[in-house]
Amino acid sequence: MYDSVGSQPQGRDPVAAFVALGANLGDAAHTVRAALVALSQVPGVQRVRGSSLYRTAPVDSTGPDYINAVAEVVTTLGAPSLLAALQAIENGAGRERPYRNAPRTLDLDLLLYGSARIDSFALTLPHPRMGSRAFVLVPLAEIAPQCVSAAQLQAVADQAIEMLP
Ligand code: PH2
Ligand code: MG
Ligand code: MG
Repeated sequence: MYDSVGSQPQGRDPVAAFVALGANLGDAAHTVRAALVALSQVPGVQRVRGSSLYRTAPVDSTGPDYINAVAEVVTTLGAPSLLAALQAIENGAGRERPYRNAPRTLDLDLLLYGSARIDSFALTLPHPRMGSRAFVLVPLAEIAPQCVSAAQLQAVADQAIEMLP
């Protein structure tokens, strides 16, 4: 569990957002931990609370096992600004996008932004696939059990996932 209290507000009431972290190229555990620190240093991010790290089998993807986690991010940034910050951290980790669901050094997906419902070209919230992925639901349930139902967890119980020590 990673917990950091940080930076200055930027004008609006803080919102609790949830971000999924994933990586399966390079030192994935190191990259995910570094991304939690980078998130906590984004101006306008007040607090980052990360789940444990999990080793997961690729879902609709290839390559080595993934390291996944979920973080609660309390922020005064709007959803588009938070999304831009996530993409900057991905790019800083050397993210390349040769094809859909390619193995990656770092993936940061915005799952939830308060209770916002958004359906734009750039962003759909809640994340449209979060309910079908154990690598999202299990770490999300660890840090925010109110966000995940027992039925949702049961529905992904066949997907391989293991908490790292
Ligand atoms: N991300 C994907 C596709 N498949 N599988 C696992 N285990 N973990 C991921 O983070 C992941 C995936 C697309 O972003
Ligand atoms: Mg993703
Ligand atoms: Mg992504």
